Amino acid sequence: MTDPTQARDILTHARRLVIFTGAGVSADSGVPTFRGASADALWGKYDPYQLASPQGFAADPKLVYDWYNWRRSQLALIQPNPAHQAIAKLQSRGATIITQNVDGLHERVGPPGATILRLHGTIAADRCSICDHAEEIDLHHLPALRPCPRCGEYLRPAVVWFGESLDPDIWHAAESACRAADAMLIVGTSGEVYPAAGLVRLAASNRAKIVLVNLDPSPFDDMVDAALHGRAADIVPQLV
Ligand code: BV8
Ligand code: ZN
Repeated sequence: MTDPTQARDILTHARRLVIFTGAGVSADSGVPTFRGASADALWGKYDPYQLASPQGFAADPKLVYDWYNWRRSQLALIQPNPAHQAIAKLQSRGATIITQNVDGLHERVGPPGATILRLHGTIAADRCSICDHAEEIDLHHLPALRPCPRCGEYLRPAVVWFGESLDPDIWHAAESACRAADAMLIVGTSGEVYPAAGLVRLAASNRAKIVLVNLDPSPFDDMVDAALHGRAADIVPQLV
């Protein structure tokens, strides 16, 4: 692994740090990554990009809803890992978290009330696609697919599906944080999903110093100041 000293220096001297995370930060907690999901015996035969889409839900709402309940049932048994803990420490020093994850693990260890910009929503709530009715979901008492009590449309997980636009307020807040950032820490993302992945280039073009922690080589390797390849739970705590 590259010497973490330079990475630690960048994070220590940062005044406006943004932390950008993907499924890889939760992998050491046992949350399957999007790619990893295809390895699962039960759901591996389904294309996660198909299941995570309005078309997929329209075609078979029960199949898609059950897939989310399967992920929720996994999350009920899972705990944040040392990477989440270390990131929460940086957050308590003023860092902004921008996450693609819908698993709620950052929220579980973050300083109470601290803002986390959830680009792709949360799996711990349902909402109606027609009226803005929404309901929190208790991961230990999962409801079944059901109609919206207000308009009768099926309720669906409060996540952003492929082909759906992100919440404009959250997106604009993420863009402004990356424009203003003097440093960015990227943890566990393949950088393949847009517009989220574009935030790295935005921070780089504003001369933010960038530290990357990822198990595999990533498309960001050649635009960062320090690239550390390995497990987030091993590496991120060493940087804080
Ligand atoms: C939209 C919620 C427009 C649901 C998710 C430009 C170019 C190309 C395509 C597009 C484009 N613009 C838009 C698109 C289409 C599409 C897209 O990006 N497609 C890709 C696949 C080609 N984007 C969209 O559809 C977006 N919407 O553009 O709307 C629009 C505008 C107006 C009007 C209408 C529409 C919406 C995208 C959001 C989709 N929802 N999640 C759910 O979770 O069920 S995306 C979902 O997948 C995750 O949130 C995450 O974003 C993504 C998975 O990526 P990663 O998190 O990076 O995970 P991955 O498995 O890929 O990689 C894990 C990495 O971690 C690996 O690199 C691995 O090495 C590393 N790792 C593994 N273990 C560890 C580790 N690292 C450290 N430690 C470890 N232990
Ligand atoms: Zn409704």
